[in-house]
Amino acid sequence: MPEETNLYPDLAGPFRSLLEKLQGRQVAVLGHARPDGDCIGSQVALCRVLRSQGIEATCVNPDPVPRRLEFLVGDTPFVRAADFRTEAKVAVFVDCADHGRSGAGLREAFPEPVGNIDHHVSNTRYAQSNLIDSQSSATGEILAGLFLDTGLPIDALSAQGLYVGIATDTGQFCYPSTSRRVFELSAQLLELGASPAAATNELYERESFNKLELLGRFLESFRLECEDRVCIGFLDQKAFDDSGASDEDTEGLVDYARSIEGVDVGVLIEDRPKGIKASLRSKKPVYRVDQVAKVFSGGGHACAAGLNTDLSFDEFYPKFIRVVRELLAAVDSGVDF
Ligand SMILES: [Mn+2]
Repeated sequence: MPEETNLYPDLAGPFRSLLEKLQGRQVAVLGHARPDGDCIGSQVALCRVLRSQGIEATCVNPDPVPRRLEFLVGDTPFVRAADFRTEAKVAVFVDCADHGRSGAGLREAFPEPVGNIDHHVSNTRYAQSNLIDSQSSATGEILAGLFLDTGLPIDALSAQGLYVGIATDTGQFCYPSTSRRVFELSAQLLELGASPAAATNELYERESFNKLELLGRFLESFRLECEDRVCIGFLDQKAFDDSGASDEDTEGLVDYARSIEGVDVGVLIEDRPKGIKASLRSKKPVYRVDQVAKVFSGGGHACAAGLNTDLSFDEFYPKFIRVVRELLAAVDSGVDF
């Protein structure tokens, strides 16, 4: 028997109750649109653990699994939302801050999710059972902790998924959310079969040439705002067309905008026919970029947030700069934003 742990004393009980509710049901394990490593890794691990308990679980996504996360899937059942019959099924959402972020009609298909397991501070608690811990670095961290606390079996692929969720959402163990528990859990996941070297190779050493072309365009577009404390890069449809890059190739680009000395907030703004999308990253949690995103109906974490808007660029940009300026001024004067 594995040693008993008590990593999530407040959530282990509700998690046990959730498992009981799922017994004998067909379960859809849902993530969010444009899934990242924590989303896919958490879906894989939860789905496999549920199946190990005789629960018929399937991962359902509005978007395809990104190319560089395919290695996490293995024989885990993944289907696209459009191909999935939702009748008689119950839903558990992972890493999905609000019900609408699941995209492609999944909110309508599952108006009353049974479970919602997440670490976003902006989570809207839209399910019957909401297992939320915003102190955790990743949904993968919460799930790993809960599986260990409740003695559930974590196979090698699940361990790799949980590890990738933690590694990616902590920025390779760099962000302030990187706690002692993160390292302890990661060590346990290695013991169970996770491989950091294999994960790094899949995640970071298989970039497409097109992506680096897009990065070039992004770097060239940099503009400093708010007394050089904010760096903003822009990508329009032409940048995507010229480089041949895909939507998922924007991942990680915004980190370059944040990396400059003296810059507190880095931003990527995509101005495309389907609307404006902005990704925001701050160096310190006191710069609550999730609150900036919220002004435009977006959300996320204190240091990493995003938004989508139908505003035109000329309407959006001055308003956006004004809100970011207010955030900086609030932090400077020591008041909450
Ligand atoms: Mn996450």
